[in-house]
Amino acid sequence: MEVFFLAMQGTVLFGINNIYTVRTQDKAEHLCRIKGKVLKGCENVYNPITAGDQVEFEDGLITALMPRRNAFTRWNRKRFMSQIIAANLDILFCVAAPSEPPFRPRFLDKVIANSCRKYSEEYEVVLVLNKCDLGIGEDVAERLEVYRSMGYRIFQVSAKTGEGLEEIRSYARGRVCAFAGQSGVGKSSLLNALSSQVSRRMGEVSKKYNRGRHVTNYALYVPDDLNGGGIIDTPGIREIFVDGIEPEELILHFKEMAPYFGKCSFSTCTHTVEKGCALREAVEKGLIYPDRYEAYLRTYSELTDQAALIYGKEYS
Ligand SMILES: Nc1nc2c(ncn2[C@@H]2O[C@H](COP(=O)(O)OP(=O)(O)OP(=O)(O)O)[C@@H](O)[C@H]2O)c(=O)[nH]1
Ligand SMILES: [Mg+2]
Ligand SMILES: [Zn+2]
Repeated sequence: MEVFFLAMQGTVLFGINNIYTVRTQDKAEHLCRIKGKVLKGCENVYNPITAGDQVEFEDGLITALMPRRNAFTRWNRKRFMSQIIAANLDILFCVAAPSEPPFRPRFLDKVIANSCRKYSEEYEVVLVLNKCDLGIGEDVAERLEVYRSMGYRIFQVSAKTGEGLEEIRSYARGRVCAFAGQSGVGKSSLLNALSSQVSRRMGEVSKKYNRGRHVTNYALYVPDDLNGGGIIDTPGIREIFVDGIEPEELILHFKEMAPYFGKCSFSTCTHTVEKGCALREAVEKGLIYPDRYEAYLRTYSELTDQAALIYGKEYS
């Protein structure tokens, strides 16, 4: 007797040890592996599939990845590949702390730069300062003000005291939201405090697959069946490198610098050293926050290093 399996479509909730938990519309969960060695279209990525992805599967085997509307990714410098952290997002909550671990604006700059203009649909980046119970220093407050003036939404919260959580809850409701940031800033604590449904699921998965360890080492999507959307917890990132951006287009990924694109004397201006550079003039006039320009310069040089390594391309 022949047995036929029908291809089904579902959302990837998480993948651990190459086994993916895929949920279909009827809320049933299926354990699947990837069919063959490499999934089509995922040849040069570190991890082919992640939480939030839509896939097709048949008899426990994932046969296709549906096109992503967007994804939060980073460049994996060791492996020389893109690493897909969470897919198909409405909002990326970039979580930081005022201290423990120290506030690193450069990290936020790169997460923000990474988010823009790459996919058919952008996701919104929202900044979350957790651990506000520890107090906020002047330098942190000043930097947050810079982001606020650029139009980024900022939530100041504490998973410990519960301060500010209701604002996040109501902003996140009905949307697919990933929480990302350095290790130890309190992403998992925040998600535990935000929703009992998320907390329960995180506990179950952690107990089963992570031996109850504290540090998160996989992305986990918990859909919100009541309101739609859902929440994705992600592993802490120690270092982030921008991914999939051409160096000459980097300026477009810094919101407040983008208007200077094409305004310089040289059409090939890299905005790093050139005379007649409109961006550099704006920095000198104090129109651009100096440390943001510094972030541009550092990211530019990281990108040209990457490009040189990948394509043997030389940038001046
Ligand atoms: N004071 C204070 N401590 C917090 C707060 N939120 C989390 N913590 C503590 O910070 C530490 C790290 O919290 P986690 O939630 O595991 O951090 P994470 O960002 O998920 O870390 P990774 O999974 O490694 O990426 C824990 O000891 C928490 O108790 C907060 O709002 N205030
Ligand atoms: Mg965690
Ligand atoms: Zn320029």
